[in-house]
Amino acid sequence: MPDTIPVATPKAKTRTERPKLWKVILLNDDFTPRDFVVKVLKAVFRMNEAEANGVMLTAHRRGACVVAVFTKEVAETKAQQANDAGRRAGYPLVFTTEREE
Ligand code: TYC
Repeated sequence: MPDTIPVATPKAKTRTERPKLWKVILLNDDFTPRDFVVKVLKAVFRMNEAEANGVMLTAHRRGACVVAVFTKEVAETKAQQANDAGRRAGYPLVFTTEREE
């Protein structure tokens, strides 16, 4: 016979942290052709034509546009892929990442 009797232990309070998210932001420039920006948005961010066109036009008109929100690593990888595509084609296209508040 065990001389200790199991009793219910109080549950530790678990706090579910919200995962921190990073925005990928597209910056306007005067040189990258509009259709190239749309092509990159479709390829890297899996947007359809209408979505990609809307994001491109917002960046064109306002100077910048949030493309999408991801975990840090995914945001940085996608921004890098998109920037590489611009550089390979000889354009100054820039995508940045920024921590979401
Ligand atoms: N401003 C560019 C042009 O007139 C097009 C463009 C749009 C470039 C959005 C970058 O993020 C951008 N050719």
